[in-house]
Amino acid sequence: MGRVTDQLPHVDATATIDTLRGHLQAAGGVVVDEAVSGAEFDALRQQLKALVETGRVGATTFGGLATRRVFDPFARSRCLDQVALHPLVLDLARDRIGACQLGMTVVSDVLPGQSAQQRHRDAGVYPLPLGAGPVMMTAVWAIDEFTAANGATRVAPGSHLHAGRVGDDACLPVEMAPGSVLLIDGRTVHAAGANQTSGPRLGVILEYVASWLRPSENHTLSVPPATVFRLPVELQELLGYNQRVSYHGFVAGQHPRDWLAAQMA
Ligand SMILES: O=C(O)CCC(=O)C(=O)O
Repeated sequence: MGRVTDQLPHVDATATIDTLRGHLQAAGGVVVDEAVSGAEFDALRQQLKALVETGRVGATTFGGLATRRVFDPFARSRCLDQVALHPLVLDLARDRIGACQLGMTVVSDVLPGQSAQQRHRDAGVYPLPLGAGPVMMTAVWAIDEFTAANGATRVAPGSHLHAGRVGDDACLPVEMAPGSVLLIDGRTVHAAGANQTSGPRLGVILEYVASWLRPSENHTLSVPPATVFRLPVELQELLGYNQRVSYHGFVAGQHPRDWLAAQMA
């Protein structure tokens, strides 16, 4: 299916950080087409389709009364570990916001009949003015194809640069092939679209937030320490076992990684 609304720049997985940074700064978002592909993507999709069966539909219109979500995928599965560590995505997040960790991480299945979500800025959970600069980057992974008809994320390009009201007409659907990832500044206005088709629209949303901020999901409680202990150090850091400076984020006076090692000894 042709892309009907390419309002954001699309690049391929060979793009440089300089290119991605330029797009993110100018437009507030950029799509990396088929950032995960082939057998790796097929396995990921299969595992996510199974995982989302354990999810629940939302209790609020914002969460989506016909949207099935799994909010703690890192507690339940290892299938997103390499996705979270995708070098291009992680390098861009670090480039934009510095030392970072995962905020909200959600597998989201927008089901037939789901109406459009309320427009929002993900970084709006923090009482910071837009001028404070980027403190969050959100990655929205398309697991099914994202189309205007099935609820592709609707994004208002440039909205990260001004605090005023952004109308629905400024938000345009970002159509993507499976395995592609939409990267948006946390200040960019966006929302899941309405699903007017008869099939689900499976996606994964991974927020990367500055490590000095409290992440939306409390991963240090949801993912058991014994599980974290077995993960790559970079993923441990993303799940909250990090210290940007020595007096921030310690446990009993120790780096959380040292504390974890002592617990597991
Ligand atoms: O699923 C999407 O397309 C975006 C959803 C979203 O922005 C959210 O749930 O916060």
